[in-house]
Amino acid sequence: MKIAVIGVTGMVGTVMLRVLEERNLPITVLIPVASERSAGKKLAYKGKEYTVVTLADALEMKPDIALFSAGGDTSLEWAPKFAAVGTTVIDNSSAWRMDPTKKLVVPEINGDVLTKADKIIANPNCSTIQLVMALAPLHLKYKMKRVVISTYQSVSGTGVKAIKQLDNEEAGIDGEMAYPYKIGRNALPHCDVFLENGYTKEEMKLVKEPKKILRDSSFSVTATAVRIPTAGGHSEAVNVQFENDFDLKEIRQILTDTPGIIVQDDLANNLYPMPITAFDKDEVFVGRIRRDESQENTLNLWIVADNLRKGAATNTVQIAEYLIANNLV
Ligand code: 2RA
Repeated sequence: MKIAVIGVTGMVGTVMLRVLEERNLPITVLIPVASERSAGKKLAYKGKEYTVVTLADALEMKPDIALFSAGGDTSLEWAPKFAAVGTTVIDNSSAWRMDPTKKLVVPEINGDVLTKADKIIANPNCSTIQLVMALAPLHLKYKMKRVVISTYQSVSGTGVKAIKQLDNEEAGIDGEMAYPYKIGRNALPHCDVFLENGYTKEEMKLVKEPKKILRDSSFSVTATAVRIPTAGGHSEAVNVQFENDFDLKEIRQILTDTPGIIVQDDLANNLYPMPITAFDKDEVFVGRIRRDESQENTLNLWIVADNLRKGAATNTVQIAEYLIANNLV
């Protein structure tokens, strides 16, 4: 299996390589791809040294699968070119997610939508992935009516420049700003750009993507996405009203039994999910499970995951695993 990693020197691309190595995909040829500026750089994979190549070089090599994490513009230009030579592209940008002709996939939830004909597949937004991982089994059982989400997102979701800003602030150094304000000891209700309706692009991803993944637009969603000075992962306070009532014990059991979910909810021992304990793990952690006593059939959850792993690199690699395991590439 020839697998290309596009954007291999970026934050998500670097994690993709690690996840590919950890999960031991049947790679016969690895094609590390980056911008012209990074072409020629050396990197190690499974103890072997590889040379970073350009997109044009990689296209000529006709990979079986290309994992893209190089931004929407690069994906819009190059994904169709790779698809045209028979490559199956799995893209981390938002470029294709809401395209009605493209699949938006969390393998544990809707991997079954994938076919051999899918040559450009969209990886959902990180905050969407952890949300639907927890809500999908509950929706199946109790049918969601309305979801209210408040996110607390790590600076790693913005990228290297934001991590550097936080590091500089903590070191008392004036440096380049990734945000309009200081992020240290602060909270910015501003993830991505503002839209005409007063929401941000990040918030509208949370409104739209779950409906496509769950193949159900009957429930309503509203979201507020907030950036906070953490570096471990994204957290979400979720209030979900169901069409039907539920039993809390059954909710816990359903979540406990869901592959990829770890319930951390032992208040007597202060056990609940946190970014520092979710960091560098592939699971989605759920806690603070409690009934919303102000409204019928309504549940509160706290959901935490590493936005670079299950939120991006691991889910992308899991889609590749699903394709390979089901002979779809
Ligand atoms: C963020 N989910 O956290 C977006 C993109 N990674 O900024």
